[in-house]
Amino acid sequence: MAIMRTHYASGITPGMNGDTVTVAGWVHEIRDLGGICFLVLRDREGFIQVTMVKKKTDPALFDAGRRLNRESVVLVTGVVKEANQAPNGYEIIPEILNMLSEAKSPLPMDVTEKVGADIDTRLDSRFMDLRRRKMLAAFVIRHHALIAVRNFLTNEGFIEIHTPKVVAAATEGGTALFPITYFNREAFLNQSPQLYKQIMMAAGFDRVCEIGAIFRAEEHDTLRHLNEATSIDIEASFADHFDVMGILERLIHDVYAHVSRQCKPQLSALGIDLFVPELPFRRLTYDDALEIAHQHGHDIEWGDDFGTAAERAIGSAVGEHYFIINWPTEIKPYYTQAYDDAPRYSKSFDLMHPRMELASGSQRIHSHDLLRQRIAACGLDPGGFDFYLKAFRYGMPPHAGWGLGTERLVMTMLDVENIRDVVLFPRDRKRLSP
Ligand code: AMO
Repeated sequence: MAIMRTHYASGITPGMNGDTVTVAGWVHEIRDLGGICFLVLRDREGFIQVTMVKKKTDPALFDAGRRLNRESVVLVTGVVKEANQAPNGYEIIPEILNMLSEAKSPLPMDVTEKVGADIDTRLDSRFMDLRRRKMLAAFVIRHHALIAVRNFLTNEGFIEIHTPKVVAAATEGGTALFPITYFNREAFLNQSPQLYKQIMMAAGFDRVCEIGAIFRAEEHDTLRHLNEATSIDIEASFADHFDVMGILERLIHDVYAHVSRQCKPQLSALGIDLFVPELPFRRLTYDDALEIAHQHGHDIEWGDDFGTAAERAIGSAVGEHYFIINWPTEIKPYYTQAYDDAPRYSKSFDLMHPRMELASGSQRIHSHDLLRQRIAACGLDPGGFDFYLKAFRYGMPPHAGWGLGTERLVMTMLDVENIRDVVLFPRDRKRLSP
């Protein structure tokens, strides 16, 4: 039995009137009007109307067609017929109908967007949830956004690398690690490629990037945290924090521009009119941002992080992407460089969308002795960092970099409320399967 299609829904045009084609997909809808039965077939690229007129169709085929369960997988060979009232202006008059896989009934959820389902029901049957056009559209956009990231960074001279995800040390103080057993030793899932991307500066690669999984054993149960996320990281030598902020804002601009050009059908399926943010992004100092938070009644002390509510208040005051720069040194990780003339402040930044933080980065300490001292001052054991510190002893250039959350980038671009909707199989505090 043939199982190969000749055309996707989008590959057929009314001009192919009279041609024989084979199409394949899921039974989206069956409308049985007695003398005529319409089967709406759904494939990745669209919908196809298969029209069976009782008087003109082989009785066995007509009978099999009208009995199909929704979401069953079928292959239909038939003749294209121009039909103004059908989707895309054509219908298929079937000659052969093969049911390749029957869907059980009732379905665990509705795919046609007519009946909504809560997030747990959807995640429990994620394969089916992902059949919804809006979900597909969001993941096609995620794909194109990452292509734009790779192209942009390649053109800027970055080399893509892959660093270990099973690691021996913590990188980001403050967030918890997932311990794992590595033969008879303790190891962890990496929180960030931070240490390795910096080591690559000592290796002389100059500009590296990585798109990979990061694991954070954070307890939060929010709409913008995952326990496994995908981070876009860069590190660049002979560069300071302002240089890498420039790269970051141009990358954001480029990703939006690429998606708005390449993903018109997906954006329209999601009802989004994408606005490409203008450059340069505003740069607020931490002290400026604190002032805005105070004006909006948020009682935050100097040296504290802003928190969700204050972040929102500052975000709506600014109204577009912006940077918060010059954070207090004490709340940034040990590898962050402080200003020589004002050591309370660090050469660091966060990139903000009005809704939330998208990225953070800094110029790094490249002096071995100072870095060792900072690790100890942060209450960590420098002994655990020997493999990292070693790279700073034999010629480490000055360098800077950032990490950008893929899911946060996509969810803010598409105005998605829950971060779980831009990751296929989210890992959160409660969910380990599917
Ligand atoms: P940071 O910890 O700020 O910095 O992480 C960088 C970006 O990664 C995303 N992110 C997350 N997204 C979803 N769920 C999470 N639990 C989560 N944690 C982080 C965010 C965040 O802005 N090593 C530094 C980066 C650097 O300085 O190069 C780091 O990891 O979008």
